[in-house]
Amino acid sequence: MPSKPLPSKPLPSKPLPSNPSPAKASPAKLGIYHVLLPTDIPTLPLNEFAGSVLEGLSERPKRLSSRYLYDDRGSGLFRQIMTLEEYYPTRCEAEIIEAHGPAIAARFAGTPVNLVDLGAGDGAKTVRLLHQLQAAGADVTYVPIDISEQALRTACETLAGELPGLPVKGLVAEYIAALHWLTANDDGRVNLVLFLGSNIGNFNRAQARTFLRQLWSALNPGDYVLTGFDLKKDIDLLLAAYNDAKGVTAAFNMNLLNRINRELGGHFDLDKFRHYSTYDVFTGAMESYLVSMEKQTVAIDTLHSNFHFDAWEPIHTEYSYKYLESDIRSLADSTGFAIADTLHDSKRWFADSLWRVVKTISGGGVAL
Ligand code: AVI
Repeated sequence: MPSKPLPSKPLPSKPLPSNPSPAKASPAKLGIYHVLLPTDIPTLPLNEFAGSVLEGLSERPKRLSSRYLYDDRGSGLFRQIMTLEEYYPTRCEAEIIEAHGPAIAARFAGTPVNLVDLGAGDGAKTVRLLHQLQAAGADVTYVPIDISEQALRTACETLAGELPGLPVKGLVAEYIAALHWLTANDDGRVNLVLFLGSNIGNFNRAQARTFLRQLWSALNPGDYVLTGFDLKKDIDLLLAAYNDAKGVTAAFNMNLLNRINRELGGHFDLDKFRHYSTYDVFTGAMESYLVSMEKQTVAIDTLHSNFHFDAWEPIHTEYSYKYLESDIRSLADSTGFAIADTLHDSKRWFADSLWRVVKTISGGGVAL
């Protein structure tokens, strides 16, 4: 006789309090185990930044995630990088939008379109495209998405100043979640998603494919994505772009250690580290590091940890992948998009590639 299946989890005898006050909270008693609610736990676990630093500095080789480069000071330094003589991507992409934006906009003439902005760091290109779309007679709504409410408010206010009367529908959320929400609350508008500024380059090849496939799955057939790709080029130009003469890129990279000192009670002495960026021709990645110039031990108070560095030991901080035209084609193919157009600056150092979402009845499965 088959035995009676065990309940997967004992049922609580009375409903759990939805929001017990922390002082009175005690774990819900469920027989042989407790379900701890966040309010049951007296000390909060490490926040995301602290957890990531602890994990990264505990690895061999050590690494810190590039997503933490962008606190207020880091974002300011990145804005400075975008104006540097050596940092060509911003100028090249501005030239592309200036020259080819009207042709992109013409595709949307008379069409209700959401210009969905996944944050290029430089609003100037978005403003140009919005003007071009309006000039082409598109009925355009601006949809910026950002996880930071403060950053989103700034983007909305800047745009409202530049284009008074433009409908704006900002979304505070993770990119992919916000896109799913947008298409689920579909008002019949075509979405044109901007992922400019070579941000795709900060993903490794697998992460880039996963991200674009997630974009594809969140969007409707016939929606578009415009992505900025920095192209493979003369290695000296690449090296100069990430090792500028004024040292702004070095300060941007070093700011990660500053941030750890400020936010996590770190004791990094910045004079004992140096910025180093190099290019791996084989993977196509500019790689950035912070290198310990001497043997040292650094305490980080919030982590209750000491980290040992040998002389000349590196911490990896950032990848900036560069693309071949054939890489762009195979990325589109493998993520379910059809390339509508790929636009270049006059030196062909950078490309903005416009992709259309294709979904077949069979589901458009791709081999990732
Ligand atoms: C934001 N991202 C595309 C820049 C890049 O080129 O990888 C960040 C940057 N790092 C150093 N310089 C610029």
